[in-house]
Amino acid sequence: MNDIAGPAAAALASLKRYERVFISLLPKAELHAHLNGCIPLDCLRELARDYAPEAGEPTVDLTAFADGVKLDEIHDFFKLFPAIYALTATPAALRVATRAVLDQFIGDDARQQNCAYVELRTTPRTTKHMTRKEYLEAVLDEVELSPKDRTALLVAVDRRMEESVVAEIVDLAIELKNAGRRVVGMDLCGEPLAGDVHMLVKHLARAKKAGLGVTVHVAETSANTAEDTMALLSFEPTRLGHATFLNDDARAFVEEHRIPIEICLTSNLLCKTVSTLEDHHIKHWLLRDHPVAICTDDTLPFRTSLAGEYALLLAKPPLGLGLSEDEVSAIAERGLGARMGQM
Ligand code: 6MZ
Repeated sequence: MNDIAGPAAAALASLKRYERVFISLLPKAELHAHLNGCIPLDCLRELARDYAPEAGEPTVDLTAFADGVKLDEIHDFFKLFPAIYALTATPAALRVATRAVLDQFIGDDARQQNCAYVELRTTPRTTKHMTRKEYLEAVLDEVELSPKDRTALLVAVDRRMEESVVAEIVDLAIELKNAGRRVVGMDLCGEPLAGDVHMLVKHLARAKKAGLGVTVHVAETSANTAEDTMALLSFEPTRLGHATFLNDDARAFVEEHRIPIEICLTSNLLCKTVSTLEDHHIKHWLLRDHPVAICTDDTLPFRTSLAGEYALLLAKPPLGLGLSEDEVSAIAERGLGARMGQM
């Protein structure tokens, strides 16, 4: 497991012993975790030892992760991934990484987190060692080693992809689901300002029609336009990721359709899309009793854990939101209710 640091660690450390026990006993769901953003550092180091770059392949430096990443803005975040991708470019390495990520949430060492269910998401890549289908099969082979009610996979499309690739990934997700593999939904992620949302929505709506749940990263930055947001909401996604900068119309739509929102507190603070917990949009939704799911996003760069994110709810301001135990329990229950596997 990664050591946690930063806001979540400070919140956890501020709790009284019985509050820490309360957090650890609470059954939780992790619904927004990117595979390549959640690989424990010791696993990456192990993969780096076996990595022998050939001519033209990148060398890999993991020191930024060991020291904790410093981001000036969210767009810097996406530059972290090529190093990780170099290490997860074969089916064997990807399986090792997937196992380590799942163990981090639901393995023996993670019992004190009491994560009852993890819906992992990943963007299938082609490398010289595997096709996108082989990528997903490698991940699914690990996901399916866990009991059915504990794990599931969301297949992600990246906003930067061209239409032929988006179409291929949607087709693959539908094919794998129909073949009985543990694919329960899709995600739209990646650089928040890239891509043609209308093209992306056309294909994601097709996935929804085929019986997959669909979650979309929406309004993650202040530069996302209202048009971009409304286009993403138009096909009524099953859940929303972040939804930080929704205007009044978008908020009304989300409230009316009771679309659960995946909330990643540390991620938003470190990517500087939210300046303090006091200003966080979760408060808007809690006031309205709207379903939210507390999630980690990327445990490696953000040095957080699911228990750490829950500590941010319970800790007193300014380290946390100062919610009561009853309120935190209700949030955890809503999170479990928002899984796609059982909707
Ligand atoms: C948008 C994000 C993200 O898919 O290779 N990703 N996309 N916003 C975020 N919030 C900070 N965090 C991660 O996992 C890594 C990929 O997930 C997306 C990025 O596209 C990143 O390359 P996978 O397993």
